[in-house]
Amino acid sequence: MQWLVIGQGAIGSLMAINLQRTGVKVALKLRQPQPESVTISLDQQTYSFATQSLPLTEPTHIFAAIKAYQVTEFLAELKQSLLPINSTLVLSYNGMLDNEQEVLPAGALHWVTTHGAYRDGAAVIHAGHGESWLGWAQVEQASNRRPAEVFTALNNALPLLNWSPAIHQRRWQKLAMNCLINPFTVIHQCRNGELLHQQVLDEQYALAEELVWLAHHHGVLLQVEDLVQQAQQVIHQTANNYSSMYMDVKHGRPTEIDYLNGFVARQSMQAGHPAPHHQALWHRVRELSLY
Ligand code: KPL
Repeated sequence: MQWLVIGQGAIGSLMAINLQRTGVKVALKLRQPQPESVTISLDQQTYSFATQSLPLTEPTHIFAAIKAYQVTEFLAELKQSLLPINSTLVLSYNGMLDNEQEVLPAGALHWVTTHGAYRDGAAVIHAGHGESWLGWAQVEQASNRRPAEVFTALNNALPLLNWSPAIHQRRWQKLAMNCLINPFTVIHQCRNGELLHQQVLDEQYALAEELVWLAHHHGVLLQVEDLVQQAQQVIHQTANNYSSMYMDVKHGRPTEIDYLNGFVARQSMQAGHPAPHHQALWHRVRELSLY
């Protein structure tokens, strides 16, 4: 089975290279215009990929590592191009959309990761090793039925991968990691690890408390202490990494803040339980970015 990787950011590039290294056939879908091939390097080695556009003619495993603000448009494009039968869609993005359960297609999988990587021109730097989780995107579909081929390929490419019958829970935890780490790397203009020397712990507790309330409101049970500990652990594991939000601001791209702290602030406000700490970070990062 061939793979198509969508999104040539750090995580998409890292996965494309690692899948190719395991011997599977990998093509990349680029934004227009499409050259015939693309090279990306990792650890001083260069990897070459054929490019592919939609619609697809053969069954394909799609790994889409995209930005939250690209998800709706991408899913609409995919729907229009009708995937060949037996194709699989694996989605990976930071943050959450307000109307997720409406836009996510049946049969899509979520891949959630704490690996840290960033792009430096044509190179990808795998700056922090974490772990990942895979599970069915639609809550009602959540089950132990594991898509064996996809799971094995992704685990061989970028271990350690865990199967998660409750990926929803993992996504809330990852949302918390991104809300407790990424905005501070923008405010302090630093790598993840440098946050250990900034006074962010009290603020992280306040953010975690607000997020735990909202998660509970959505039927997901999280603990404040666990989230703060996990954020500290991710900061250690990815100490050398530049967060995705730091890189977005640095390169003048839109950030995912509306889908991270912005999501928490909006949803909490709608639920009648304001989240002032998320609200403040949302506005602060918006002020600091061009968008
Ligand atoms: O997901 C990340 C990101 O940068 O968006 C972490 C895990 C925080 C790694 O930097």
